[in-house]
Amino acid sequence: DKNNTDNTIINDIPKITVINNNPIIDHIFTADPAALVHNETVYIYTGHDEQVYATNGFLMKDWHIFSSKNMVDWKDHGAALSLSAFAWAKADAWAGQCVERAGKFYWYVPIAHKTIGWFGIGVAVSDTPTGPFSDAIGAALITDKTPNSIELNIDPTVFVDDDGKAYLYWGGFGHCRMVKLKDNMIELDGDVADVPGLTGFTEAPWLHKRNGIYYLSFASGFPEKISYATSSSPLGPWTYKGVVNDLVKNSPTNHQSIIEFKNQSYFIYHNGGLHSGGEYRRSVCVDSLFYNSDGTMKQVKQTTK
Ligand code: FUB
Repeated sequence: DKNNTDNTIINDIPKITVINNNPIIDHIFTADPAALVHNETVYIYTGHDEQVYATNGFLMKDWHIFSSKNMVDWKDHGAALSLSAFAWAKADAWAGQCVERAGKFYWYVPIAHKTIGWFGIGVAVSDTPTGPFSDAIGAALITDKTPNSIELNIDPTVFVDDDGKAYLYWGGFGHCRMVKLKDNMIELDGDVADVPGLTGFTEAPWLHKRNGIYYLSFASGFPEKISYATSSSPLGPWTYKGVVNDLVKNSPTNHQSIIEFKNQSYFIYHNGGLHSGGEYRRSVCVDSLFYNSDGTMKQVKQTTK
């Protein structure tokens, strides 16, 4: 299958393919990658696993940014955002995403909230993709609570469509929700809605668009695979399409972002594959992603060093 072969030329467009380079970051433990393409550069906004002991749960206090112009050489921009930027933060710098809108960069992050007792989603803003970032609101944008699901407000993904309308999806522990955002990116535009149709949804939604098709990928089951659904609208309804990434090495969580850069699609995720890595000591990986002619995604071939 020509489209599934690395280092080929497809439609006469030379492709950068990424093989045998994972994990791409090996000097710290990184997780929950959210990629942004801006000015011929790929930025990856990651969580930072600092847990020393395998059984103690997540220890995450800041987020890092890495950038590359060729998907092979990665520059570490350091801990560009930390819990201390949010006066309302208690703990848990979990999975976020940064998007650009009208020259500003909005970084949506879930954090255990100091006073409400469960997770909130906050927004940090900057004039550049690498910061400095500061709390855009001074409070959490999302603080919703539903019974039995105290950690629901995690894993935000934001998508700005070609017409400028913006959508926030988020969720964990089996429950995905969404809301439209106002043009200022820091206020909700309408009511929060449940998102049905995501078979096996656990957490980690990611919304992207290609050739007029909207894709909502998400972690499913536990240990997690990455499944996805498609729609002709960013509001759904969503039709389940299957698994795009199988279980990952040495980590029950599996958290993706999907981008296109220089005419090649990439699947960016984490595993626990680094030496002394594991459930709470994860590492970001990149592999090429290929689509079938009907718009469905081929399952990712995970590569290692
Ligand atoms: O990194 C903490 C949590 O683990 C994330 O919010 C989930 O998506 C899972 O990767």
